Amino acid sequence: MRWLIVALSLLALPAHADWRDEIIYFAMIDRFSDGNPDNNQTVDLENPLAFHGGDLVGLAQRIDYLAELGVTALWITPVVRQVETPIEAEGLPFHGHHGYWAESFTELDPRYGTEDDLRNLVDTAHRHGIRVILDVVYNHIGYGAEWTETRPEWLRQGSECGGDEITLCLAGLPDLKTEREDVRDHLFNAHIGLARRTGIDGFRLDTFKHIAPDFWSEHREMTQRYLGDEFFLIGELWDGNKYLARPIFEADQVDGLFDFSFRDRTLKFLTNVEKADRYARYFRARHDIADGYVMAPFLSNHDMPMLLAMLRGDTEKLKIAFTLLMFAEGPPVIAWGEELGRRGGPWPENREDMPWDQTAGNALLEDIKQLISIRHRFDDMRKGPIEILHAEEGLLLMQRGQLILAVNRTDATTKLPPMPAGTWEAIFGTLTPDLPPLSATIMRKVGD
Ligand SMILES: [Ca+2]
Ligand SMILES: [Ca+2]
Repeated sequence: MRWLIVALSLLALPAHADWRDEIIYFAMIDRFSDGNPDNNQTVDLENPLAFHGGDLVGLAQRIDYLAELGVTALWITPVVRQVETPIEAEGLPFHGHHGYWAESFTELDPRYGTEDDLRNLVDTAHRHGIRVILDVVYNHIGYGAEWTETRPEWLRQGSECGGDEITLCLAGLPDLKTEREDVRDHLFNAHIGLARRTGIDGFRLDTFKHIAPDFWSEHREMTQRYLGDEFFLIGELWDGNKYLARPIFEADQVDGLFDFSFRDRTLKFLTNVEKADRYARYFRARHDIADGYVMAPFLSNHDMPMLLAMLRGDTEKLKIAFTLLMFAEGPPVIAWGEELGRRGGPWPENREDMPWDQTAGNALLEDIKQLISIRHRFDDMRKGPIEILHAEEGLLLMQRGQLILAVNRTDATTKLPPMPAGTWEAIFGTLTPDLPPLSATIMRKVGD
C-alpha cells in the first residue's frame, strides 16, 4: 500500500505559512449542495430546522464555482454523526443539520457522506488550489446522545453544569469534561485521526472560550505532532478584542481567531451608527495584535443575521462592505451565498440553502470576483500597513502601500480629499475626481 500513500500525498498543496494570502469560504454542508439524494434522511425543505440534503459529494461537485470565485480555503461544518432525535424549536422539529450536535465523534453522519466522500472532497479541493478547514467540536455533545447514559462520567449535565464559561452547559448541551485525560484521548484520536486519514489542512475550533487554555495548548502539541506545523487552527472566540486575543496567540494555541469586531464596526459605520473616525480607530488598533497570527474578518456567519438583512437588503452597501472586507487585515471569510446577495435574516433564516439559481448575471458576484482578484494580485492589499488618510463623518480614506481605498458612505457626491503625491487610477469603482454617493473606490498609484 505504500505506493498509494505516496500517490495521495502528492495531492497535498505546497506548505505555506502566511494565511493572510487566503480567501476563506464558509459552507454549512447541509445547506450548500445536495449531490447525493440517496443519503437524504429526515429531509424537509419546508422546515428551516430540518436537514436539507446537502452533502460532501455536492460540495466536491461545486469546487469549480469556488475556485472561479477566487476562494483558496474552504471551511466546512462538522461531519460527525449527529443525534437522531430532534428537539423542538419554534414549534418545529429541530435536527442537528448544522453538525454541532454530535452523537459519535468516530463516525461520519451518513447524511453528509462517507469518509471516502470527505477524502474525495479534500483531493478535489487541493487540485483546485483550495485548502479544507474542518469545523470540530470539543466542548459538548448533542442533546440526549448515547453517552448521557453510557459515559455519564465524561459529561457535566443537569446539576453538574457549572456557572463559569468552562463548565457551563452551553444552551443546555451536555458539556464534555475536557479536563479528563481519557476524554482528551478520545477526542484527539477521533478528530486528528480523521484529519490525518483525509488530508484536511486545518481545524476551525468551535466554542473556543468554553474549554480551558491548557486543553488548547495540548491540542496544539498534538496537531503539530500528527498533522505537522503547517496545520492551521482558527478559533471561534466571540469577540475581536485584542486584549483577549493576545494571550491566546502568545501561548500559540491557534494561528488565528475570527474578527467579530470587523463585522460589528462595519455594520455600525454603514448604518451611520458610528462615523468614519470611530471606524478608523478599529483599523488602527487591528495591526498590532501579534506577528504571524491572523484575525480573520467576516461580514456574516451562521450564528448571526446576515449583514445584508441588517442593511435592509441594500446590496450597494453590501458591496461597500465587501470592499472593506477585502481591504482589511487577515484572511477574509465569506459565508455561503453572501456573494450572491443571500439576504438571510435572524436565525434560522441566516442558514438558508445556497441560492444556486441566482448565479447567472449576478452583478454583486462579478464585483466580488473582481475584488478578490485584486486582493490576490496586489501584495499591498494583503500585507501593506494600513494608514488612515482621512476619516470624517461618512468619508474614509485608507492607504495600504501603493493602494488607497476611498469610501463615501453618504448620499451625496463628495469631493475627494487631498491625496498623497503621485498619479492615482481607479482599479475598482469610479473616480471622477469626485466620489459618487454610497461608493467604494480602490485606487492604485501609477508609475513608480
Ligand atoms: Ca444528500
Ligand atoms: Ca466546556
